[in-house]
Amino acid sequence: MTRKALLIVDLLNDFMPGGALPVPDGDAVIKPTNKIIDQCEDKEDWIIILAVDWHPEDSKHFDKWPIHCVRNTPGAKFHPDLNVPSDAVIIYKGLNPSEDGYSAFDGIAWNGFELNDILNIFSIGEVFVCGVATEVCVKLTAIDAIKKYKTFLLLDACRALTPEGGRKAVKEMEDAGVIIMTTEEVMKIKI
Ligand code: VGL
Repeated sequence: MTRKALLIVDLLNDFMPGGALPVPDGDAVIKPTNKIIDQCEDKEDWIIILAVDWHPEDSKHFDKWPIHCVRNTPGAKFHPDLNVPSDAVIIYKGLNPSEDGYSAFDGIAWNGFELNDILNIFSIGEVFVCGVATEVCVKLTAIDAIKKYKTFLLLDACRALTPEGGRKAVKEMEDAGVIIMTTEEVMKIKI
């Protein structure tokens, strides 16, 4: 049996409408994401991983972007309606003041493990990526994932900063070998 990871990127208050770096319609992904979390949770062959932007106040990253997701602030917390399982793995990224931390593969868990370490420990063969923003953290995460794992993008559970950026990013991911699916399809076929 192929072991699988659901990898949810940056469903944090600052990326939601009203936040510091809002992704239009970003909160629309909460419903399908909760649905697939509910299906994967407690399945022996799945783990659930959430990537979190967790910047220091003085990050160089803020030369390029509005100040967002400063660690230990409300903007860096999960959307309040997201059902985060108590046994999910949290990956913190952008920890270093000189680091952008776009890809979840650049982050670490609380114990210092990198995402690749965790995927290896759990013998993961397939990674299912969703979240925001499609053309930034989701794309870079999926493009890293495809280097080592069969990788799927859950398109209905992603939102982009701009429609054009989103379309381009999906094409780039597809060209890199990422398989584009929906949460409904995955729940039918894989869970
Ligand atoms: C993101 C811009 C800056 C993202 C993070 O989560 O996609 N975008 N930092």
